[in-house]
Amino acid sequence: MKTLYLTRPAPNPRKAILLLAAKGIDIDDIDDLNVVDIDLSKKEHYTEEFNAINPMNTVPTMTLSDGTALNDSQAICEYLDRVYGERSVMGNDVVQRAKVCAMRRIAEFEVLYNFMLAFQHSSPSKAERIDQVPEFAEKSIERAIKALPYFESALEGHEYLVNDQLSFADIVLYIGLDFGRIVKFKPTEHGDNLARFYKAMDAKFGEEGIKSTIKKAKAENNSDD
Ligand SMILES: N[C@@H](CCC(=O)N[C@@H](CS)C(=O)NCC(=O)O)C(=O)O
Repeated sequence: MKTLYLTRPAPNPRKAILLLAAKGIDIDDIDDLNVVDIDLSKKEHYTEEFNAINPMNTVPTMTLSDGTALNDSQAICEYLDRVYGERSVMGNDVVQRAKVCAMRRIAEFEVLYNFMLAFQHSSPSKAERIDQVPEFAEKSIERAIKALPYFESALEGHEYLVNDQLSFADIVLYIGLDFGRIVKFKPTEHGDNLARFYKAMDAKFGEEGIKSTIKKAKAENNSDD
């Protein structure tokens, strides 16, 4: 049995949930995968048991049946993408894969990561873990916003970032924009294309739409058989 430890609303674990949803898979419905919810506010990621699996004390974390521990969201998503479902959301050929990788990294390091830094340096809930520099929060939000014109132009005339096909790059950009709301960023006020993208992704992967997205993707996969 494999085990995936996650905190559902947190951005890095959310990558795994949405990646599987895009492939028509409900994370709670995988026969050989046990999902364990970790409550960060109760410091469940600092228990002795969790620390032994991931000394970095972060989620998501995954253990495989041979005891291998994966303690990074990208590694876990690569694993899940290859092991479950048909179409890869990381890209189906070498060029598409490289393009998805480039877009995903920019979305992650320029958008999501900067909003995470802004949150970590401003939220009282992170004061114990982070040596907070409050001024850094505003600078991090500014840096995330500075990257947005790049995505605004990539989305001109396109529904998705790469090859007009939903990919992991879209998922990470959406999670980044959505997480920004926690530091009062408004995802629909930074360009028409980004606003359209955010609304469409939110309808698919927000709390209300995700179940029907899974159903639809599952039906599409079955009709390809
Ligand atoms: N590089 C790691 C970072 C994971 C990470 O920072 N996760 C956050 C939740 S999104 C976490 O576990 N935070 C623990 C804490 O804030 O105490 C990954 O992508 O998996």
